[in-house]
Amino acid sequence: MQPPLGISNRPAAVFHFQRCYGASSSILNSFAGGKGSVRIKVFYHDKCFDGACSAALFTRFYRERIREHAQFEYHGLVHRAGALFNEADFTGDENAIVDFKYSSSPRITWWFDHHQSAFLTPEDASHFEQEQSNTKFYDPDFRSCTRFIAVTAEQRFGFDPRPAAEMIEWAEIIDGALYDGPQAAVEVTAPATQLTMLIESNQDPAFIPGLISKLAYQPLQQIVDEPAIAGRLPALMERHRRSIEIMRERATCQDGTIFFDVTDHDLEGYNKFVPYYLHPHCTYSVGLSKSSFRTKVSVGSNPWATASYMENLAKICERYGGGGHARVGAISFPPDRFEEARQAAQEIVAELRASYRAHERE
Ligand SMILES: [Mn+2]
Repeated sequence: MQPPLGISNRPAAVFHFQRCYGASSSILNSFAGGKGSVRIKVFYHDKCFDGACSAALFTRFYRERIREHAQFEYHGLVHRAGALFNEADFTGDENAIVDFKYSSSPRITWWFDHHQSAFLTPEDASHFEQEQSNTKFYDPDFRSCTRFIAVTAEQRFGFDPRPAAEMIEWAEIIDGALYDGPQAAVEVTAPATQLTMLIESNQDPAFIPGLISKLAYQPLQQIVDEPAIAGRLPALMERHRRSIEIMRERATCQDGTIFFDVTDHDLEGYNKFVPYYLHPHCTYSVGLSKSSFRTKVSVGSNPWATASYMENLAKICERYGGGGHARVGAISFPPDRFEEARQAAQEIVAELRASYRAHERE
């Protein structure tokens, strides 16, 4: 039998910022009374499978353990140069951020993230550390934010994540790059990898919110088989195959580090494992790509590399105003500051190649 709001007494070993959770009944109190009129706005990491799954699982958890009758609205957030949040968008009765950076806005009532670069400023980090709400959670040791939400909601709020197990498992595989090899990551045959391709290359603002409403409730194969979704796949597969050929021409590997510049092509949302599929023995990859709103420097590492030493890529990206995880990060520059982006990419390539040479010699 679960307690009403599942306030568990289990040790909070996984939470780096442990607090007293005994006050969680205030959540129930603050939501007591009223039905149907509460609007929950969920801000999620846009164009990201884990971001969409996080929003979906948060929704299911909220409906089952916090408030059954609530209206959900979804708003994607992307890393860009300049302000990431627009305070005026936080219009829900509750506003949740999942799989994305922390906001100290008092209008944000829920937060779940697992990115190493979760705080824009030291002030944001200390704001979070002093946070007393018991509805904001951070743990960079989780591979996916979806699983982080599953575990936290189960331990803290008595949520049962098992009906969404397939989605949670795939969020782990995709965000944690747990494929068997680059071939498996690039072939795009499993429904979750097809959904990832759809999500990462999406330009239709209504598409991901529509998907989020299904993700935590239906088998992934059933979602992919819907005509409105299945119909989008052939053109995307063709684009994916073309992107592999462009990358094959552009990507060069030297001293364990791949570099490619595809800013003259529309490749926003390319499969980030293609560089390692083409150069399986390389450790790092640095790519330059362009879209309407940013020039992006992507800094990644080969999940199947056997190198004994790896640079922390989030730390490198943070030096240039970007961030991410230890094994994969990125920096976004405004579209008109392409030269700066190129300069940063070249410096990072040089740094990673030097590091690789230094550690290979040992
Ligand atoms: Mn994530």
